[in-house]
Amino acid sequence: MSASLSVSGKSTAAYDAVVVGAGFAGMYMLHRLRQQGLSVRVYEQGDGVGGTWYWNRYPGARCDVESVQYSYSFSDELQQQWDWSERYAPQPEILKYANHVADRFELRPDIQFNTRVEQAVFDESTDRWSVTLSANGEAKTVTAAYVVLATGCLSNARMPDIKGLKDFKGEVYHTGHWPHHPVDFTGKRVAVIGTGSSAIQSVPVIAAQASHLTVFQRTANFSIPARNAPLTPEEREAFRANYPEIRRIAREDMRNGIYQEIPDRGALDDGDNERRAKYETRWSRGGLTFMGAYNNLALDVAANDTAATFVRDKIAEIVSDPQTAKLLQPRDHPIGSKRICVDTDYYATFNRPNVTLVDIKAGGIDEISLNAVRAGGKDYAVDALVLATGFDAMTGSVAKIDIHGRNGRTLNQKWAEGPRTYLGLMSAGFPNMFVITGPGSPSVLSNMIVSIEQHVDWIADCVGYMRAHGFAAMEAEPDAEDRWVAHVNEVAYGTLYPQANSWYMGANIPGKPRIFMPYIGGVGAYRQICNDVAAKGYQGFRMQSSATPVEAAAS
Ligand code: N01
Repeated sequence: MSASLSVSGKSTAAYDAVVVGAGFAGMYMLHRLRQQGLSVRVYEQGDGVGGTWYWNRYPGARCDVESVQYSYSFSDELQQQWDWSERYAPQPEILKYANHVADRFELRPDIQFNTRVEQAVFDESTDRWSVTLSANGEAKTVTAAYVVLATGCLSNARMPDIKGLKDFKGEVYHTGHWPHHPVDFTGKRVAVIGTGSSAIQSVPVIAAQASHLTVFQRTANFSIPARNAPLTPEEREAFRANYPEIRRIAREDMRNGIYQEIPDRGALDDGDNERRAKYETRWSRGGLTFMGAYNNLALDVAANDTAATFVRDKIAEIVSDPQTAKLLQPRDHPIGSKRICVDTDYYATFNRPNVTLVDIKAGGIDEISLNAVRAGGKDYAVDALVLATGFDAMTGSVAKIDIHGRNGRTLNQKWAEGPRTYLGLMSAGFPNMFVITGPGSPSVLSNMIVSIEQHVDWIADCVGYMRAHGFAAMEAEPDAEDRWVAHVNEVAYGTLYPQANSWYMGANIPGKPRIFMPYIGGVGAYRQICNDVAAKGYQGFRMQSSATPVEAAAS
């Protein structure tokens, strides 16, 4: 569908839109834009679709939002016909679903795999982007009117900077970049470094295989049991029969895009026994909705502390060794202010004789030698290292692309003090470039598929509007962006979230500016804001009919 242009004497493919990434966001973006008659090319670094679910293949990886909700809603046939096997589908099943979607909607012909987008440069004389790709060691440039960054929030795996890591002679794995072949830890001494969601899911599975597992913990995390189980035909049917209403409620009425009961009271409105009974009910049911027991757990320290104490007590009940239990009890952040984890037997795993927890809070890891991890002056001999050390979240994958907007200014220059966007969708000075679930939008604080579908629909409608009205370029106005950044901050600082050193704040990356990146106002309120902006002719965005440069966006 692409035309061919001649740039600098070379033949250059020209598309209406280039989409970066073939995860859940990129796939749906391709589908929507293609439906509108645009020529679209998706570039994907991996050799398959699925994004996060393509890369994160570590043992025990599964979704922490129930699969009947962590799934596309744009096609009723799809949601009626796909069978989820379990409450929380394992990674291979989610990847199978992504592949099914790619086949069902015939997306593959417009996706180029094994291709990295290296650079994108906006040409003010044509209002088009020049996009440089690398594939098989060769560089190539294409052009597009629109670029959509569907690069994912948690796709840039972060290798820790630990002395000696490069010299380690055993196997080294990162949970976010797991090999495609099966990894067998049978009979091996394994170290897991990190105790976030990825570690909490993989530790019980690795412990069942390894001869010995040593877990190095810098910060303890709160985790709620998943209570994963096969889905019964009746449970599936209940969702299928009510999908339209369930999806509507998740999109419009919920803060996090997950259909659940809305709490009508605060934690301190109930007496001790009643409160404990409510937490017990949520704990027995399992999953992220534990935090929905009361409506003020994210807002009020005293209320939050009742939930944190409940979970700390549970850890003490589950873990036999009091000293280990104490180390596993988080005490340095309010519950929920870091992404709460969802596990299967995580705490109980520390009762196994072949599992050791090593507290590295005070001094970190001293160094890694040829065959051991040294911490607190003691060597722990290991055959394999599992780095569950997280991601350069939300901005890391975007920052890896050399993006030049108006006047040659790069996005990395503009975001040096932290990401700045209007609605999380566009950044002033970078016309016709959209970000899906970018900083400044609910993204990682929500059911990602709900947020992805909302962004894709908004962007597709916006592109349709531009084409219908003959607009060649659109960009965020600097003052609208400033107001949005201030609003995102104001809402975040009205909650307990900024109290934690979390990746939401960029705190896991040395030198990264501390800014609360996602928008915490809730997916329902956010959707309304985006819809209102569109209804007012894309208020706060500047539309331009021709390729005449406008004055530089100065924010
Ligand atoms: O990463 P993390 P993750 N030495 O950043 C430690 C999503 N997710 O991959 O907290 C020693 O949370 C670090 O310690 P500290 C989910 O949104 C979803 O686990 O910085 N330790 C921390 O313990 C999640 O929040 C699912 O003190 C080091 C850990 O590594 C997000 O992805 C599953 C270290 C990193 O934890 C990220 O989770 C998995 C060092 N040098 C993930 N550097 C589901 O849907 C880092 N750490 C289920």
